[in-house]
Amino acid sequence: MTAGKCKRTHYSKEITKELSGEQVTIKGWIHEIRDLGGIIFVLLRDRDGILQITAPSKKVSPELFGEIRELKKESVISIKGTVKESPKAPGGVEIIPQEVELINESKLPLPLDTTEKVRAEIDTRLDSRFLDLRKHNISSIFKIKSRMLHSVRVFLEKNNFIEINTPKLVASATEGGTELFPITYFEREAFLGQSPQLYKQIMMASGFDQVYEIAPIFRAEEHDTLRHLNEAISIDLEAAFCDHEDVMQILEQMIVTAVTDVKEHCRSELETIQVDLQVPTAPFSRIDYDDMVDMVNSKGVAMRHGEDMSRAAEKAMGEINQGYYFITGWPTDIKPFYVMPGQENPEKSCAFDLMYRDLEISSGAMRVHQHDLLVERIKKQGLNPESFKRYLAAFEYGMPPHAGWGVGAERFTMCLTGAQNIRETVLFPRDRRRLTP
Ligand code: AMO
Repeated sequence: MTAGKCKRTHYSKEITKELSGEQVTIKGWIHEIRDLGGIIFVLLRDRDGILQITAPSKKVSPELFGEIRELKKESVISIKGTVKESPKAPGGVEIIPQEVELINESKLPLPLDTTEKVRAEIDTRLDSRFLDLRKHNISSIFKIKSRMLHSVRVFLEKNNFIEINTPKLVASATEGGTELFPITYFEREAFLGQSPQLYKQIMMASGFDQVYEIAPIFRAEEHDTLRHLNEAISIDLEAAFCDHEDVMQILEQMIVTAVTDVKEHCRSELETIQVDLQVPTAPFSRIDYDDMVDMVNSKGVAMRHGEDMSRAAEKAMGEINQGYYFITGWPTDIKPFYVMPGQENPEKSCAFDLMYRDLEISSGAMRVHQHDLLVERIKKQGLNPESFKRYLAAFEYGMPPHAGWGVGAERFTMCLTGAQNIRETVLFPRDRRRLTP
C-alpha cells in the first residue's frame, strides 16, 4: 500500500494559468463527475479548492478514458496531467490528464452529500462530520478558528505571557457547585475541571506574573441552547499587579488584534462563508451594570437590580449594542467568591463581562488576594473553606493583587464567522445528547 505512485506537486489553488503547459500531480477527492459521452469532467477537491480535470476522448488514450469513466464520487485519486488555460473552467484553468490513480474508492451512496448547496440537518451533518468537513464553507470556520487561536497566542507571547497547563481532573468546583461532571478517581470522587480559575490564581503566588492557558473546560449544562457546550475551549489569562481595568485593556487589544489578523489572513475563507468582518476599535464601551438594567427595561424586558442577565435581557442588549462592549460593576452577590468587591461600594464588584451583541464571550475580574476576605467570601457563598485548603494556602505567603479573564474560543469564533449555532464552531461537539463521534 502506498500513498499514491507520484508525489503531489501542487495544491489545486496553486494551479494558475501561469503554469500552462506544465505537468503537475494533484491529489484529492472526486467532488463531482460529469460524463457527457465524448468528454468527461472531473472536479477534484483538496484542502483549499476545486480543480477541473477535462478528459476529451480525442485527447486521452481509450484506456485512460475508460478508467476515468469508472471513477466514483468522493473516491481518493491522484492525477498527473498538463495545465491548460480554460476560461470556462472554474478558476480559469483545467488539467488534461495523462495518468489517473485510484488510491481509495469511496462507498456509495454517501450518508451525507458533500455539495455545499445541499442542506442537511445539523445532527445528520455531525454524525458524518468527516464528510461535512469536506465542504469548504464548513472547513472555512475551522481555518478561521485556527488562525484566531494562532493570533491570540502570538499576541499573548509578545505581551510576555507564559503558557501554562493545569489539571483537568480536579477535586472541587470553581464556578459554583452546579454544572460539574463527577467522575470516579480510583476510590474517590473527582470532577472534570470547569475552569482553570484556581490554578491560574495559584500561579500568581508562584512569581510567574503573567500566564495564559488555552484548554478544554467541562460544564454539565443541562440546557440545550445554541450557545452552550458541555466541552468548550477556554482562553484563560491571569496577570499579577493588575486590576480589572488593566486586564480589560489586554482583552480588547487581543480581540482587535485577532479580528485584524483573521481579516487579513483568512480572506478566501471569509469570502467562502460570505462574511464581511468588521474590525472593532478599542477602547470598547463600558456599560455599568445599573445602566444595563435600565437599558434592558427600556426594551420592555423586565429585569430587577441584583439579577443575572436572562436570555431576553441579553437579546435586548444585543438590539441596542451592535459590536463588542463591556458590562462592568456587577453585583458582588451574583459573581463567584474569588471576585473582588468594589473598594467604595463592596456591593458592586470588580467583575466584568465582554459581550458581542447579545452573546457573552468573556468574564473576568480583579480577584480577592487577601486570605481572610477570601475565606469570608467562600463561606458567604455557602461553600466550605476546607475544600479549598490548598488554594487558600497560596494566599498566606505573599500573594500579589491580580486579575484575569476567560474567553470562550467557540463563542469568539461565532463572532468571527457569524455562526448562529455554537456547534458549528466545534469539530466534534459535546452537548446534552451527543457523545459521538
Ligand atoms: P465563565 O464561566 O463566565 O467564567 O466562562 C468564561 C467564558 O467561557 C465561555 N463558556 C462557554 N462556552 C460554551 N459553552 C459553555 N457551556 C461555556 N461556559 C463558559 C464563555 C464565557 O464567557 N473563571 C471564569 C473566568 C475568569 O474570571 O477568569 C469563568 O470560567 O465565553
